[in-house]
Amino acid sequence: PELQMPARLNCATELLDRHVAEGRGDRPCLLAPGLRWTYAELRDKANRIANVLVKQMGLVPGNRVLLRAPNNPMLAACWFAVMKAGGIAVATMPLLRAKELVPILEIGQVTHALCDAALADELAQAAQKAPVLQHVRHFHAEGPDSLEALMAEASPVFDNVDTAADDTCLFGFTSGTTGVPKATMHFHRDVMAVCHCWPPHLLRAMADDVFIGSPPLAFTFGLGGLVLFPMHVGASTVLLEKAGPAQLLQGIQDFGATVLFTAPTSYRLLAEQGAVLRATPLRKCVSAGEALPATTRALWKKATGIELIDGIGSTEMLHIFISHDEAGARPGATGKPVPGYRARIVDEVGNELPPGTVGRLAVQGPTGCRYLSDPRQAQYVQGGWNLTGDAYVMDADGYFFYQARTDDMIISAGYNIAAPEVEEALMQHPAVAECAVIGAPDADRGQIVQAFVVLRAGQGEAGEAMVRTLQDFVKATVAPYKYPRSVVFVAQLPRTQTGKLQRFVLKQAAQASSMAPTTEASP
Ligand code: 3UK
Repeated sequence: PELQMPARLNCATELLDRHVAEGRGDRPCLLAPGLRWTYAELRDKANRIANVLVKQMGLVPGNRVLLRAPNNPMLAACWFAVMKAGGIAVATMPLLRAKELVPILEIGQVTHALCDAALADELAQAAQKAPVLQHVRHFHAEGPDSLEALMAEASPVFDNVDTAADDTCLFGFTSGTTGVPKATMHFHRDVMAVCHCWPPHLLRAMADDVFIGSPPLAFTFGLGGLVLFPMHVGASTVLLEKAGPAQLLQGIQDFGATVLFTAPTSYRLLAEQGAVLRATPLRKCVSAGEALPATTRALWKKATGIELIDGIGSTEMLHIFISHDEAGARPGATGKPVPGYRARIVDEVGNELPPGTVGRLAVQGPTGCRYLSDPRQAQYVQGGWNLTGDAYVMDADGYFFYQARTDDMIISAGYNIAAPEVEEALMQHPAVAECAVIGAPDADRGQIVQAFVVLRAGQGEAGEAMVRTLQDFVKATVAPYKYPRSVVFVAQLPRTQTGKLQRFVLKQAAQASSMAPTTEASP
């Protein structure tokens, strides 16, 4: 759809104040263990914080505000306060250490911060190295300087700054696996655009829905799924500080959650509680952040009766741009371009490739990549197309099938092998809880397929016999040349804070180790 955006737009007015103005102020909005804020309560708190930002902390529109907390209602209130005051929200992953916060403060030229007292230490250390940060207040804190004390004295009335639709309102820092972090800039209109594209067409949630999930609000997957989308339709949302499978299960039961946002690995683990989940009102389940293995989709359907909604999104595009609804689910497919977006497969020089040919996924739509003063912008956006780092193939019906990150294609003795395809095959074996596949350097073949496997407790033992079993299993499942010539058993896999497998960590380990392959020689 062509999106009609007014020239002046403040996303806080649309997502928060509008509900109060239209008589829905008493509806539940933010939920957490022992806490329930209505839309009116959240609006008043956000107004008070906006007044503190402007009157006590000297914020002017365009200033950048670091937000630092686990997922909780105060973090959401602070986020809306920044929007209201015309600032730029820079939410940070809770687990970041001082040395990772310093470049964010410097690249983002962040002058202000609102920080959960539980996460104050690393920020204090970072602030010493990044003098740009001048004004910091803590919440979930006590004493006269605490945000709560300042809020108590501040007015609950605030006139939202009359921002332009294309004023920047947030920086999303890329979860970037390596290299210097990049800030992606998004406008007030981008926030509204993602609310208008994917949710009404493919999620179709309603005011009575209760959202819940795991991604941090610093990850735009979480910001959209757990704040923007529920609030756009006047629904309520559960914010959990810890959101592993056990806490998610408890939360779904306690709050009667109906819409779940989490990553594929989390669905794999939660599927073990299928019987419990079937007794809850859970009805819509969204997977993103990593490719959804067909096995995980089938496992979830069998365990809960619910068809997963997969969607690929990125920090650059702000949210999901290829997806499907329950009826459009196809094993192995991410789906079709979300209404409003276009997608195509291109070669190295940007020429469109025909259906059935693997290439790089290019997308365009109402949102797109704008790196903050970073020359990598010129590589990411070419000729109006955003070039993702993903290898995809489109079939004749226009469905898009994920192959691998472009740098996760393994070339072994001349064969192109997509690491996720081998992972998918391994995961079909009952002994495999999780696995990761990489190309390990090899003198003869250039690279060999190497699998790192976490075994399921009580389903078999690590050792030569299991290596053979898994190799034979892969050979019987996919083309035999794709089988892992090396299999390494590990207790866990390295993951980013957004839940992504860190294949590069494994590749570095493979590069460094002179470890002899665990398996037989050439076939
Ligand atoms: C990968 C997927 C296959 C893919 C994100 C939803 O993940 C998000 O943003 P990031 O910037 O990473 C983007 C990259 O992650 N990916 C994400 N989802 C899928 N691959 N199937 C999927 N469903 O490599 C992509 O390029 O951390 C996801 C919404 C907002 C987001 N920021």
